[in-house]
Amino acid sequence: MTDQPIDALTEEQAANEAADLRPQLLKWGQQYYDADAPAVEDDVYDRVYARLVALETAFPAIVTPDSPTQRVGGSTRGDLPKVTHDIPMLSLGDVFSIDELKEFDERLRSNVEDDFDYNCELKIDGLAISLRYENGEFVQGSTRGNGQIGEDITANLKTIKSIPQTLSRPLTIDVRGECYMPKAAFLALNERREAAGKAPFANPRNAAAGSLRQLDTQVTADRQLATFMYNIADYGPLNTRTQSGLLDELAELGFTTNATYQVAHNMDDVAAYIDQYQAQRSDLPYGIDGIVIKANSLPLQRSIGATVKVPRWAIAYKFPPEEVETVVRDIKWTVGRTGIVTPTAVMDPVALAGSTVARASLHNPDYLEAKDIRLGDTVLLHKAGDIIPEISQYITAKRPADAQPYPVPTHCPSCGAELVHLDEEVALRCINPRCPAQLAEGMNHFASRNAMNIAGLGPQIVSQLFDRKLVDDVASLYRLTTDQLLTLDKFGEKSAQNLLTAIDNSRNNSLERLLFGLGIRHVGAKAARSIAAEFGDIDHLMAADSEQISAIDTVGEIIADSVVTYFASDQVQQLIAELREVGVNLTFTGAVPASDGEGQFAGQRVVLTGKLQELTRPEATEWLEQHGATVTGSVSKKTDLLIAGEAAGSKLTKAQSLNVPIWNEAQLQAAMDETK
Ligand code: 3B9
Repeated sequence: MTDQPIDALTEEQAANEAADLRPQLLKWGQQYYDADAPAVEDDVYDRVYARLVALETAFPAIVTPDSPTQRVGGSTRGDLPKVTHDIPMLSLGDVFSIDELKEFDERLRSNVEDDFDYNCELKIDGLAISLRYENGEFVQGSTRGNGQIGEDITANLKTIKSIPQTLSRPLTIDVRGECYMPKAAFLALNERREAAGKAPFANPRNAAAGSLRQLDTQVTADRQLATFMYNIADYGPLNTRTQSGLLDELAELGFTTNATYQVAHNMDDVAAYIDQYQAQRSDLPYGIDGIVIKANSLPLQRSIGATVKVPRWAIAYKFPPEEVETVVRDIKWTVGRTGIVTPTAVMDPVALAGSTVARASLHNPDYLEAKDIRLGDTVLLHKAGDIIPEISQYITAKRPADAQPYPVPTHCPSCGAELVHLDEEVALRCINPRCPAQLAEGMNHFASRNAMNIAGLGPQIVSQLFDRKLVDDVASLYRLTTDQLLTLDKFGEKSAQNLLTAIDNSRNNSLERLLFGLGIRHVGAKAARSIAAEFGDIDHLMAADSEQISAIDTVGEIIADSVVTYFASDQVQQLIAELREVGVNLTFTGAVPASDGEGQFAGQRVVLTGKLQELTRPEATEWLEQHGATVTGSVSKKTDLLIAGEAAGSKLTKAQSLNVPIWNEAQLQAAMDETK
């Protein structure tokens, strides 16, 4: 995700960015709903989602029907019976600043004639549930699911003490609220799980979700779940006509409600509520991730209405990232691929914004010195950009009396060579080209997808190969034998054979993969391709000077100089000789990228849409670009060709209406076959 201001983007840029974000969000959403195991923190998801909404709001033409913004929630798990919500369970729109909250208020007030109040509530970090009562008896409980269809978890919910079996009046109602795991129960549960060798839950919310979907209700009963209810699908049977009154009436009926709600007359009141609970947040016995404001009048709510996903009369304000205290136990120095030696603080593990954190990068010696972090220091930790753990500062009052500034190493922790600062760099470097840590990192890069693409050669294998001295550079990979690989942990005949085959196949890669894989400074995959295509083989490239290299359109002087410096090194020349000896291809065998005015698609604007079966999008894009096309994200009058895969949506419709030529995947394949 970029953080470029939306109004600085062209529609095409916005469409491209949105096209990147959507599959990411869909995947995260899937993981979240299917496995209770999100790959990212909730607030990362929220931010990316918010960015997509902003892009699509600014450029409505780029919205696709399959966009996560156009769906109501994710899918549901298959193994529990389904429940249809007669009245949908909505989610909430969210904002991340008071300013955005004020905008929401102004928008709403401009559409409502009379003055009105809000009810402020805490946003409990749990799982939305719906409870159905008939004539005052609890008959069915369900998860939110996708908002329309949830899962039947009646048996599990019956084990939760805060859910009444019988109401104080014989009403027939659907009551909605949040099921959560109190912080103390979560910590105790994770302790038990770790003691039993089970993976701990990432956060209380996942723990609650996992507990509710247990098929064994005894497990649910032991999990100490709790509920706060806050909504009735249809307020008709109630006496009250306000949201705050509804909470009181729910409590009278026998539900547990959260007592912290407050009626606010204006945004100052709302801001005061936010301040109050943000400050108390870590002292509350349950997790909250923000506050919710709702128009307090129920008839007003009804008249304002909802979109397909969210009510227009309510919004969630998400808290800025949390800060927690922990203690620094060690500072580890690790060597990266380029020899940069980075200090990492190792701390007592703490729960922070949805995950457990025990490490934070201290970047370089200057940073470490400026922060003056010492062993035993109690520090404040937050997540920068909501993702990266970062130490804000140490707490002076808690510093041990004898704490010493941390010594900056003078020698490489991996190979013992003396460390240096190149030029005026802040980074500390090991410049030993034979440093095992660097070589291992370099080999990881060499094997990676866009480089030599050696499947199965990941960091763990690489580090074992180096530890056992089976390899010392990337050329030695090609001399590995089955017997040697059989000595690796958990390696049998089959895995050894698979890895050898993958390594063997990579010998035939076109030169650009090798060039990129060597890890020459500044040479990315794209520059590597242009250079390889231009020079054709490594000998011509090694004979070239910087001017000849930078004569390539897309290659600047910095890249060219770096390539020349690289190949001037004796050690590099020896490595290339070895690669040649072990049979690694050193010539360009790929498709020639079209320069301007060349290629079958020269000067054409092509758009890809829908799901391709045989090709991936990047593959199709790469081939089209190699043949002169400019591949763009959205269809307009200027589009020359739309290539539509399965389930193509609005772009296809638009192309049809603009009489843009349309191909299917088979036609693209045919064009590719023709040029082979
Ligand atoms: C159909 C707090 C949360 C929350 C609402 C909340 C999450 C969601 C919500 C509930 N914490 N409050 N409130 N404190 N985490 C406001 C979205 N409301 C509804 O689900 C809902 C559903 C409604 C009205 C509200 O009416 C409709 C009827 C027919 C069609 C469409 C809407």
